[in-house]
Amino acid sequence: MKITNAKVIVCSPGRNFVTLKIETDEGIYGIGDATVNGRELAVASYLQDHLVPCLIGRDASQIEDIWQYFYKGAYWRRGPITMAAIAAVDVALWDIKAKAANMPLYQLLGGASRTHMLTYTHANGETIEETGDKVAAFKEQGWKAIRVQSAVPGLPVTYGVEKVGSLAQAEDKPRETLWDTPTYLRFLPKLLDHLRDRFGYELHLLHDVHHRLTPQEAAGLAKEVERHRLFWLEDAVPAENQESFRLIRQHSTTPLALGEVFNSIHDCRQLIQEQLIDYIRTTPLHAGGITHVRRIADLAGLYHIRTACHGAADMSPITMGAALHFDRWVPNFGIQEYAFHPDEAKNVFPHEWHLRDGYLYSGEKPGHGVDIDEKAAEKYPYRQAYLDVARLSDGTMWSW
Ligand code: EZ4
Ligand code: CO
Repeated sequence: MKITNAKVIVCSPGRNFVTLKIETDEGIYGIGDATVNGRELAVASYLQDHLVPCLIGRDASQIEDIWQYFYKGAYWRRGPITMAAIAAVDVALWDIKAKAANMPLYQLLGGASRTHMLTYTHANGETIEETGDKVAAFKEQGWKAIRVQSAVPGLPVTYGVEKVGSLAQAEDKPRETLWDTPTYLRFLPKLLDHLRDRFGYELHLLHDVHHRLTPQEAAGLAKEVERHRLFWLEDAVPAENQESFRLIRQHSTTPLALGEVFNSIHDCRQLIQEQLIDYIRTTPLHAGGITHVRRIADLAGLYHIRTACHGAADMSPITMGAALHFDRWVPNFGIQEYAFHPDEAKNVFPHEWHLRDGYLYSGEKPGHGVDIDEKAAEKYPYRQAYLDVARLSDGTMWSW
């Protein structure tokens, strides 16, 4: 089966998405997601200008060889742009192979290890009470696991507390937010005290620190919140330096998750082999497609570390489809994140996966079960948009 055409589609149905569609001489096509939030056009160019010309004429069934060809053949390996572009090719090719086999994708990975996936979503409130009310509403809808973020009194804008699934801001420059670690560290235990008092301990609560702390601060926080028995504390420290997590581990038994920004197995190898984390958050988008995420999951499984694919709304419904087929198979599955796409995105990307009672289901259609309506996509042209940045009150740039 020869690849006859590959096209890059950039659209903004509520937020920006970069999609690769690969067509073959047998009439079967596949799609993959290449979105890197805030840097979309760089991946679009990487695909359009560099990978697409090398794809035409190749045998679509050679997923592994094409992956290696683009990974090793780049010479400058890894990095978010390269790996997202390779991922889009990889996921589109898995989609094609599964459609050609007339099987849902998870069957090609080795078949189902489970019927449905434990999933968490986000309760983001302006106050502790409002966050609690959102948790109550999700619990009522059947959710078993909820990530809780709340505006920190004294800080004008807090990470995670904005309209769910929306394009946070469509501007020509990133919005600047203010961060203050001591204020946050005093506040967070109060939020968790309130939620445990109100909901007890059966409901899984998660929290995302979003790379804001030093290892010492994170160790103190992880120790203090042991009493809240979190499902996990996420991205406690920026993890360019993987050794940072040793310090947190030495002081606390709070489960730790990270890896949404990682793009290769080398970014998490030490964390996995030293058992410094409990959940690895790499997805089939930012970490090189199903071919590479599968490798990470197998390494993690040796060390009792479970998967937790990043599922923010800034990845298209295609990535959610691919992740759910991966989740369906992966033996060491932990949890899946889901943050609700805007309605416009659901129209542009018709999909078979669905949510019921706090669980996601992959669907049984051949392929990954997600399509793109190109006519609908045309109605939503790309809009320049950036993620926020954060500074301390004296102007120092901080991690966002
Ligand atoms: O901020 O995907 O756990 N989820 C997250 C996300 C990230 C965004 C960045 O583009 O931390 O919401
Ligand atoms: Co996160």
